[in-house]
Amino acid sequence: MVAAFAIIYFVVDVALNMFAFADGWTIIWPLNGVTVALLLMRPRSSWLWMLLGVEIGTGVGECLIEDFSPGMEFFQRICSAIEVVICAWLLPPCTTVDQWLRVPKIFRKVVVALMLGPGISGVLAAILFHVAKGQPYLVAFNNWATADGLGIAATMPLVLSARSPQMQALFKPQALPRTLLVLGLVFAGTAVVFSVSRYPLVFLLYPLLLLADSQLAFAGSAIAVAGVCPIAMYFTTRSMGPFGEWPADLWVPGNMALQIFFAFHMTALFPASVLFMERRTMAEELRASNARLTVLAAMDGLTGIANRRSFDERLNEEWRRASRLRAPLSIAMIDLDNFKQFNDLYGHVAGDKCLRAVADVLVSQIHRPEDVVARFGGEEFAMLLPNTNAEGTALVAERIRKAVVDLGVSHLGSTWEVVTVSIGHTTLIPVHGDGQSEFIQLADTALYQAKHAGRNRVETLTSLAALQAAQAPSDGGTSSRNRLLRILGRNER
Ligand code: GH3
Ligand code: MG
Ligand code: MG
Repeated sequence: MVAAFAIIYFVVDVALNMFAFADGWTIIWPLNGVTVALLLMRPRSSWLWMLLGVEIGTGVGECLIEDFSPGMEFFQRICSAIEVVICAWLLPPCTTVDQWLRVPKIFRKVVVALMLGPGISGVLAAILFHVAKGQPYLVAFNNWATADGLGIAATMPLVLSARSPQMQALFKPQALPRTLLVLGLVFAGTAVVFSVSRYPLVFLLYPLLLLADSQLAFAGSAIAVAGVCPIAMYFTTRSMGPFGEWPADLWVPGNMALQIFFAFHMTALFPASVLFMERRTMAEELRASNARLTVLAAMDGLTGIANRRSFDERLNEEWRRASRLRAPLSIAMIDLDNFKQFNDLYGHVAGDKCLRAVADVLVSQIHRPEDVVARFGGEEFAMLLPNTNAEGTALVAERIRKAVVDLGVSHLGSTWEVVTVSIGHTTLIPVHGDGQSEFIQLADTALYQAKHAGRNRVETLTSLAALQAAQAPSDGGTSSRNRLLRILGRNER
């Protein structure tokens, strides 16, 4: 591991020093941000070896530049290592960047880490450069600490999110055009802002970065920031743009003004990024919990099958569909026999268990996707069979009756010594509009017949004559009976 890190950091350091902007490094030094991110993503036990590799690689890389002295370099490496360790120590470990950003007070932690890490190591470096090279403390401190702090702020988010799902999402084929468009806009805008010297256009940069932040999330914003910095440095070190031709008599030099400018941008961007992410996750969670609620609202809590509410909705839909197509619609009411006694004998817990078992039988006995079975209330179930005639419904009902007997739930209070059901069903071709509650009532009347005839049986009511002969449940009264007659009569015409 030491060798791997040493080689990589050597190559990167040499490449940075060779190809990039000669004195831009006093504005932003990017490598330590990479190191901090890598430390955060690895267990602390591997830090020592990693750092050894990093500092050896960088140290050997630096020996290729002019006025290199081994002693100075050794102490500089120590300062650098202290800096990244302080930062990584103060920040939470990172498994995924989403989870990392959600760590409580993460913004404050990042700000503190970015001040203390480069700050403490900057003090050490200032002493070193003062003693060894006679540099003023403040200049030496600023050269070291500010550039490193900004560098960490610019590159650490990029490395942390490099392999995140967020980053992958940005480069999926359907998202790629938008990603490229937004980044292109940000980079082109940055080039304009920092290459135009006549007009102070710096105010344009923040909205551009905010655009990347809102459109491309934290990962996209990390790319934007990491790209904006070198563009700005490129033009500034060539004396272009708002910080390029800086009046020499000002107390704050141009480079430092650019650093302050960046520091404020990055500090403001980070919480915005977290807010955008929170909003996005909240919207997703809301959508998911709404979907869950919709499922729950339609489900019976005890048995897990559809509840009365969703049965009514489906009845409404199927009623209208059947009346449009002039197709038969069947309904069956299924009631457990002597269930009060079952509860008295075996207790309510056993009663509930039995209800669940019967519900499972019902579900297993209906096969068409449009069929509906629901808990209608108490120990009563309802079944809706669209596009099914009376004969078909009788077949399904009988199959269910038998399956419940075969379930063999012991019930010593029953003639059959097992739990049984009685089923009443009816079939009609609906006429648009009214009649749904009468439809249910017809099946209920048939169920009443089944109970009356001795239970554990299936009865149907489909003709006027049958209804007229039937003994309706006591509560109906003549007007209700007349309505039933009207519905059935209409059906027979
Ligand atoms: P019948 O054969 O005439 O239907 O007799 P029954 O005892 O089943 O009569 P009824 O339908 O009036 O009784 C309903 C009983 O079902 C009342 C209650 O003891 C029981 N019951 C209703 N809902 C539940 C429930 O959610 N859980 C349990 N364990 N029992 C229930
Ligand atoms: Mg019952
Ligand atoms: Mg009942």
